[in-house]
Amino acid sequence: MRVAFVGPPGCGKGTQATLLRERLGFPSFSTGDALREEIAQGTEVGRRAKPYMDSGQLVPDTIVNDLVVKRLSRDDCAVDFVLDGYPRNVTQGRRLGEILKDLDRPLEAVILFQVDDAVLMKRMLARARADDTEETVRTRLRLYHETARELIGYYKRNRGLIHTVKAESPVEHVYVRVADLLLPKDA
Ligand code: B4P
Repeated sequence: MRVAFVGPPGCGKGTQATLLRERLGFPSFSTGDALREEIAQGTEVGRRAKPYMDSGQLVPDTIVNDLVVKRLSRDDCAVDFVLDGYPRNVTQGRRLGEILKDLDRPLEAVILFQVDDAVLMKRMLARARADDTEETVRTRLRLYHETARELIGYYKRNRGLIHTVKAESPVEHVYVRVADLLLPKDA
């Protein structure tokens, strides 16, 4: 199944995408990981993305969209994929629709992970990634709440593909719910 994971920073999108890849073989693509990789390799894309990530802002859409086109065009994404952390706003959502239309690989589900802000804050500060300072985490949560409502509305209105998963319970409980939504019912 071709699916996008949407949800606040630290909600566990990456954790669940990794489990789906390891256990069910779904190719997954994390825009956050791809950007961190570009920074680590010192590319032009990484150089442009770094100040945004360091301050908790979204990286400009054009940069992220280009990474997604490259990844989704690969043959292993023809049947199944998990997009982890993309789209993050309606502009990206619309662009994703165009990319997948051109590839004739329409999106089949959007999973929205819901977690309370206080829990997210705790998780991210415990994760201690370079962009997980208290200040950037606050900025990312604020930006998420500003942009997510519109994105969620977009998928509810235009696509009817969205499923909500409460993601405060332990990782394995969340996984059971996600896998249940994504696997064919006769599997
Ligand atoms: P991301 O790399 O996407 O990171 P994230 O949203 O913070 O984390 P995620 O939801 O994947 O949480 P995780 O599984 O790690 O983004 C980083 C930055 O990249 C953004 O701020 C932005 O600048 C840029 N970016 C990325 N995509 C972009 C886009 N499309 N457009 C523009 N900019 C973009 O889980 C978090 C922690 O919780 C982990 O420690 C995990 O072990 C723990 N955890 C997970 N599930 C749990 C559970 N059920 N119970 C307890 N703990 C759990």
